[in-house]
Amino acid sequence: MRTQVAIIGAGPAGLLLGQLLFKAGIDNVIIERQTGEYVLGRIRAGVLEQVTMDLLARAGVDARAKAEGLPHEGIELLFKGARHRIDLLGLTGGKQVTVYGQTEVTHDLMNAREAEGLTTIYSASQVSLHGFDGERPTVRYEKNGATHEIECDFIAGCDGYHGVSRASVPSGAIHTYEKVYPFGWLGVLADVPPVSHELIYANTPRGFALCSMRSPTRSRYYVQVPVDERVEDWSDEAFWNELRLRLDPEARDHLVTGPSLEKSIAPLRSFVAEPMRFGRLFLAGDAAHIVPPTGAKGLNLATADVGYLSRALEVFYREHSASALDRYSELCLRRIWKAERFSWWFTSLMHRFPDTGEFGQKIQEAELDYLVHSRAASTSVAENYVGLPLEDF
Ligand code: RFL
Ligand code: PHB
Repeated sequence: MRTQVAIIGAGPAGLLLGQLLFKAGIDNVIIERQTGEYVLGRIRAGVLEQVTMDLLARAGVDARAKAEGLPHEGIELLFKGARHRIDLLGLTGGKQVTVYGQTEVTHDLMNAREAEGLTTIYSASQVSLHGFDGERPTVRYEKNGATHEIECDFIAGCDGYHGVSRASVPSGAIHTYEKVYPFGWLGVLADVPPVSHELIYANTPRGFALCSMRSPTRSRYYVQVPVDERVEDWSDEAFWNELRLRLDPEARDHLVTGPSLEKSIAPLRSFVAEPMRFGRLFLAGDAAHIVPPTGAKGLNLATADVGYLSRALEVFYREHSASALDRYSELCLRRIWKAERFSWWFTSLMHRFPDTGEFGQKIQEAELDYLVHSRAASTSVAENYVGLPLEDF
C-alpha cells in the first residue's frame, strides 16, 4: 500500500490529523494497535479550548460538540473551605472553554472518517517505522498473521506516551525532560447531576479534589491519592466519603452520589521530548509531551500540534516548500513549554506534596487568596486556562 502520510495511532491527535489532511486533499492511512472499541472505552479529558473547537470546525466535525458541549465562562477555586470564581470570559475579553468529553471527540472523528471511507487499520501489531531519515519512509505491521508494509512520504507519530514512534528515534537525536509527581488522581464517572454548574478545583489539607462533568446528568470527579494506591482498594462509598470531606459545606449538601460507571487512577507526570521532528517523522500529542491534568491541557496540546502539522504539510504539497515543516518543532515547543509551565504551577499550587506540611499549606492558601483578589493574577490564570493563541508559520 502507498499513501502520502502514514499516521501511527487513532487517538484524538491521529484522528484529527487524518481529518484535517483529508480536507486538504492529502491522502492518509491510520495504523492503530488497539480496536476502535478499546480506544473509545478510555475515559480521559473533558475541557476543550476554543483553539480545539476551531480545529474541529476546520475538520468539519464540530456539529455535536457545538450542540451538546457545555460552554463554561468561569471556574471555581476552593480553599480554606470557601469557593472563589475566576471569570474566564470577563478576564480574557470574551474567551471561554467547552466541556465535552474526549470520548465524544474521538467518536465524532471516527464517524467522520468512516463516512468518508478513509482507511484505518485497527488491531495492528508489531508496528515498526523505517527509512524516515531518507525520502521514502515505510511502516510495517502485522495483522491476521500476515506482515504488511505501507510506503509513504511522511510518518506522523501520534501514538501516545508509550508508542513506538518516539522509541524509534536514535537516542542521541532526542532530549527528554521529565518530572514525576508523588501522587495520582483517582477518578470516578457517574450518572449523577454535577454538584455545581462550573468546575471546582479544590485545595484542602486532605489533598486536591476536582468536580467536573460530561453533561447535565453525568459527573466526573477526582481526588488526589498517593501514587502507590490501588483502585481495587477504593469502594464507591469510600470515594464519595473522601470527596465530600474535600468540599465546602454548600457543595457537600448538593453532592449527589451513585454507582460508578468507571473508576481508575492516573499517575501525574510532566514530560517533553525535543525536537519533535526527525527527518520525515513528526511527533504530535502525548507521543512528544505529557502534562499533569490539572490545567486541562493534554488533549488541547495534542490538537494544536496536529493543527500546526496539517498546515505545514499543506504548504509542502501545495507550494513544494519544506519551510513550514522545518519550523514545526520550534513553533509547537514554544507553546508546549508554556502549557507545561502552567500545568506544573497549577499542580504545585493545588496539591499536597509529602513535604507540604502546615507551613506549605499556609503558603498555598496565601497564594490562592492573592490570586483570587488580584485582577492581574486572576487574568494570568484565565489566559492560560482558556488556551494561548496559535502562531502563524
Ligand atoms: P492517545 O490518546 O494516547 O492516543 C494514542 C493512540 O496510539 C495508539 N498506539 C499505537 N498505535 C499503533 N502502534 C503502536 N505501537 C501504538 N502505541 C500506541 C494507542 O492505542 C492510542 O489509541 O494520544 P493523543 O492522540 O496524543 O491524545 C492525547 C490525549 O489522549 C491526552 O493528552 C489526554 O487524554 C491526557 N489526559 C487528560 N488530559 C486532560 O486534559 N484531562 C484529563 O482528565 C486527562 N486524563 C489523560 C487522562 C491521559 C491518561 N493517560 C495517557 C493514561 C487520563 C489518563 C489515564
Ligand atoms: C475532566 O473533566 O476529566 C477534567 C476536567 C478538568 C481537568 C482535568 C480533567 O483539569
